[in-house]
Amino acid sequence: VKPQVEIEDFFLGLSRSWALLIDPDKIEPESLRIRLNSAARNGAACILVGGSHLEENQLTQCLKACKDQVSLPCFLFPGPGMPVSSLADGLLFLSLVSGRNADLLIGQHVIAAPRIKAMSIPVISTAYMLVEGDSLTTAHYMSQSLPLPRNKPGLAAATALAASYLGMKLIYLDGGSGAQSPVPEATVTAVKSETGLPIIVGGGVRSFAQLSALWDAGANLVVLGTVAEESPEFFANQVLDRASL
Ligand code: 1GP
Repeated sequence: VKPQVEIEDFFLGLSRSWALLIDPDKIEPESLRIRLNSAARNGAACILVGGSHLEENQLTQCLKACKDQVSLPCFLFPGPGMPVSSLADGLLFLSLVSGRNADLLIGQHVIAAPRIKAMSIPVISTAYMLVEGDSLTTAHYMSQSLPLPRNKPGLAAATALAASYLGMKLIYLDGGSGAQSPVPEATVTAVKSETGLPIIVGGGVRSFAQLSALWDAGANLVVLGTVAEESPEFFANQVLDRASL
């Protein structure tokens, strides 16, 4: 059993890092191989596995494929129903604090917690905050909750502060997968200065310039999903090599 503190230390130690998000629904072997190898070559800190799929066996298959190819830690970024797998190195125990949907604040957690414990999966308590984008994303729709207003960084900061007072250890600011544009930098900076907690930012990041701007704003870890699915060569073109940052 891995001690709980390790996963918290991992995220606390991240700075100007990035993660590849793999959706278990999109694991065509050749594309997955290219994305994973590119991530490993270009200094990804970890792999996040998550999406809207509900079947645990598909999740396990995906984690196995990831672990067969790269030695990076693979964390679950659980979707609806919170499916879990014992192959995961840890799990972002997300509570959707930007919304008021009780099921996503605490409901699904009660059902998943005993399974997570039985599988000895390390968890990190994570404040999951959806931020309004230009259009409705799957994450926004599936959560049936209002996102944080895009132009109100103070509201995002207050939400994150409340989450930190509740004991959460990590903030995930998400514009939703496939968003037209990333979470505003002002929101990241406001959340960072109010809480000092490590911040993950994802959704709509499509260029190295956007990624770098989010790092400058205070993001510890930026997540890339769609851009890697659509153009695995993104990594080569954008020169993500940590040595050159
Ligand atoms: C969404 O943060 C992730 O939860 C990644 O989003 O697919 O837009 O990169 P993209």
